[in-house]
Amino acid sequence: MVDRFMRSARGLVPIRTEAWPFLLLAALAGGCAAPSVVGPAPEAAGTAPARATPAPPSAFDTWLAAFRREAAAQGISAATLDAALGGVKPVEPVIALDHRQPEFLQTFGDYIARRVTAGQVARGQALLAEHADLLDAVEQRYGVPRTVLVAFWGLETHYGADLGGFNVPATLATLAFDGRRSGFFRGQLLDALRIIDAGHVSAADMKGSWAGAMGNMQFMPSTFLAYAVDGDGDGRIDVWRSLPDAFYSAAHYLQRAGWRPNEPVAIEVRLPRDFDWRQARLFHRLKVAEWTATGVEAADPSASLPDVAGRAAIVLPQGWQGPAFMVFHNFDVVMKWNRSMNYALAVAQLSQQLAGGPPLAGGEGEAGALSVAQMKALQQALNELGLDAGPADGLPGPRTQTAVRLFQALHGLPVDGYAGPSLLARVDEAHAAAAAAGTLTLAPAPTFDGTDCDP
Ligand SMILES: [Ca+2]
Repeated sequence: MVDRFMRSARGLVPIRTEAWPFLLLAALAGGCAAPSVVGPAPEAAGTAPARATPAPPSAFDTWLAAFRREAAAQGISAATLDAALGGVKPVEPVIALDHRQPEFLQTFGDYIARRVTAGQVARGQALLAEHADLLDAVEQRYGVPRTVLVAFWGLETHYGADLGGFNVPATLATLAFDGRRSGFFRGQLLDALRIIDAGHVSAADMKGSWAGAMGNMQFMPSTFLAYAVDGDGDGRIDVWRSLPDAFYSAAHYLQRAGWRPNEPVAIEVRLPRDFDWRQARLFHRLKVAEWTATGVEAADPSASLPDVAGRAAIVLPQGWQGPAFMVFHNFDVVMKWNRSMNYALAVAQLSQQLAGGPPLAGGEGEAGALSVAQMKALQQALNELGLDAGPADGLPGPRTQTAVRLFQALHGLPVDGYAGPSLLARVDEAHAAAAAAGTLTLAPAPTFDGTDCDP
């Protein structure tokens, strides 16, 4: 649950995705669903060059002194402050990682291909067997299936293999001082100190991702404080070395986020030939029986769509030619962990394959992802065509998707909201024609009622 604070989770505020949690394209590399970023050893990362003569206090040192006074005023012990922040320096790789800009958007197919591999499934199945008693106990208490927990484990840290090597107090101090999200990381740093103060872990052993996500399930400190539990009953919460603590904590988080036992996250579906693509949107929700009545069925011929109480949506993460999924209430729960549609679909896919389910059946969708520069150009072109794609920020959020859908409707294309290379080519064409005709505009865009799904 990293995030990557761009990952949301667990109380985290996602960074790049907070305004567009409904991505169909999803996930920038390094963005909301970035792979866990495991850094170099903190000793190497945090070493400052030796100085021959004493230097005046740096801006960081001045900031740190003020922070320490505030932390002390909030009750953090002097021993913890000394252990966690004594002599700490900005961790340069963290700054570089925080300022990194992805070059390309990532297609759903690429995202899944990298995360839900045969090896990942086989490893997860072996671990399901190895930890069967523990996972059974967690499932009994919280109602979260073992395959789902193990899927999170695999996606977050490759089943505990990649916990991250950054010293968390140092990385959080770096981000709190340097970052564009100083307030967020300052709060995380205070929470990290509270965890050390409570005796769960020593400052030196508090390792994590460059963004401060910790342990097998990559909890941010605030999430740890709010949701982590002592699964093995030894009096400490050790999300790094105790699998009971890590699994109980993750399941507790999911339960508190509203997990519904006996309901899936998402199921791949086959859509009828005459399916109205406009209906494939995360917030267009129908009862399963209503979808079934339109001809939607499970992609796996041996499976049937589940009988759930709530409503479900159809999503097309790689456009109308790609796989289609019916997503349920628990999909929303997973999106609280990480606000990336691709991530949530990966949890669904990996957990189903861990349970012996088939791999994806649907088409591959349009190949090739737009670069971020191309996405910005697309947004600018849509804006100049009078369709409101929002700021040209390279992020295909809901506003951009709505503009894409409107463009598609105006040009007789399948209205799936997907911005791939072919859509960019069509928009470029229309933009050139409008430029030649002198009709480009930046006038207020026509409104498009995204809830209008009448055929
Ligand atoms: Ca424990």
